[in-house]
Amino acid sequence: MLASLCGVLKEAAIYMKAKSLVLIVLFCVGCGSSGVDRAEVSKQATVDADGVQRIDVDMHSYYFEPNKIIVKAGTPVEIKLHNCSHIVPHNFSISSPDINVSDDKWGWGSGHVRFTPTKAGEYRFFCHKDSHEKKGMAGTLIVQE
Ligand SMILES: [Cu+2]
Repeated sequence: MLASLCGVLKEAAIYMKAKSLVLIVLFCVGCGSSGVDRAEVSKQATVDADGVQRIDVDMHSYYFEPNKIIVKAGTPVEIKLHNCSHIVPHNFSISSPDINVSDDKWGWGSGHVRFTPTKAGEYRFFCHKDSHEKKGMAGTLIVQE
C-alpha cells in the first residue's frame, strides 16, 4: 500500500515537472518576436522647460519602439529606456566617434542615456546583448541641424 502510494506520488511529481517545463518552454517561445523588417516607427524628441530634449524608447524582444528617433543638434538629449521584457536583459548603444553611449536595462523599470549631439547625421543604435541586433533590435537616430 505504502509502496504504491509512493509510486503514485512520484508519478504525480514527474507529471507536475513535465507540465511546468512545457509551460516554461511555451512562455519563452512566445516572448520573442523578430524586429527584422519591422515597420518604421518615427518619433521626434520634445524639448522640456529645462532645455533637455527627451524621448521615451521601449525595448522589446527584439526591437525598439520607436526605431527612428529625431533630435536637434546642439541641445542635450535624454533617451529614457523602458525594458518591456520580463526576463530578457536589453541594452541601448550608439557607437560612433561623435556619439558614444551605452546603457543596460535588466528587467522592469527605466534607465537612460544622455548626450549632446554636435553633428547632424544618421547614427545607428542597437542592443549589444547576445544576437539581439541580428534579430532586428536596432534603429536610427537622426540628428538635424
Ligand atoms: Cu536586446
